[in-house]
Amino acid sequence: MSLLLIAPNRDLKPLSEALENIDHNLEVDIWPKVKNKDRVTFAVAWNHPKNVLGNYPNLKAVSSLGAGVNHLLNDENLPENVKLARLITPSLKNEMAEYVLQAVLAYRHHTTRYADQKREAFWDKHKLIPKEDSVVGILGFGEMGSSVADLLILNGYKVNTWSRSKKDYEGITSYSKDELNEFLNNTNILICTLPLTVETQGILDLELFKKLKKPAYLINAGRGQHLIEEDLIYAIDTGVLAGAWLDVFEEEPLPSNHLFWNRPKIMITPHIAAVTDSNEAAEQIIENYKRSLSGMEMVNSVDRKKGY
Ligand code: NDP
Ligand code: OXD
Repeated sequence: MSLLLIAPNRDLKPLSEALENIDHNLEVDIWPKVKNKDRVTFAVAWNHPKNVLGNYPNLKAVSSLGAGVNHLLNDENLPENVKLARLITPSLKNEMAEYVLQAVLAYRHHTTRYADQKREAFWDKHKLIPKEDSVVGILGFGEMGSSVADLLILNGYKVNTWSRSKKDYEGITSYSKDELNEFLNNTNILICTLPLTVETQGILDLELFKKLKKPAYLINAGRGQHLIEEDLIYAIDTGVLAGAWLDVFEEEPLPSNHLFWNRPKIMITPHIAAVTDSNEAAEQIIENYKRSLSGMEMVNSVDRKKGY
């Protein structure tokens, strides 16, 4: 039996070493070097080529190398009977929370604007955006969204959340799926930590931005396909949004000629909001590898019907 790691353009050596440190008897293959396809029962995948996972006749389960699973669910070559899981680790949650907090602070304190001014040797002061105009609204209140909420609450922010089901959670105002308009009307800083599904694709559009309380700002750390890119540019140009902070894009890496690069009101980071730590990941992968072999339910398993 062997465990296959597939993540083109990613250095998988630290993960394979971390796996072997936990279990010396483990057979680990790093795609595309696979010793025996028939021995592969478990795979760990990130941005894998779509014609690959159907080639392992004894594959029982696949784990995403991150929290998101849209790349697995989109793969039509992945057999229906293969079980899916994802990684949720403490550092992934902490990093996401800190990433969003810094974006909120940078927006309120005009940090990127001052960085631009420094390059121009230009002295100009801007008024801090007050906390009462900085009500935060988190789209998606799962592992990532709840971690973001905890840190923002700790920092004194008023936090609204939107999720399929209403939540009973201290410190937040929770809105359910059919209360989206009310949620938006009460939110200034919109944070997207939704999974990418048929229902959530393209959710960040002009109509949605118009419903936000002014001043309004967008932080997207979900997936690039949540956002209608031309709507963002129009919303910023017409003052519907004061700006945006983006970690994820329809095409990654973001092409060098993309319009977003030259927009001072759009901050760009290269999909680094929360990055899987190999040692933490290894523990969870081995746990799920064992569970999948014995037919037990995996931890952080994915509901294919819900799509996350
Ligand atoms: P979870 O599955 O834990 O949470 C998803 C949340 O979204 C839940 O609250 C769910 O509602 C809600 N939701 C799903 N569909 C809908 C819908 N149609 N309408 C309203 N609410 C909906 O996911 P995570 O928090 O772990 O991760 C979310 C996403 O964050 C990932 O899929 C990934 O795309 C992204 N991510 C990005 C990273 C980065 O570095 N940029 C790093 C890690 C994750 P309910 O609770 O009712 O089920
Ligand atoms: C993830 C990501 O889903 O890094 O974990 O985007």
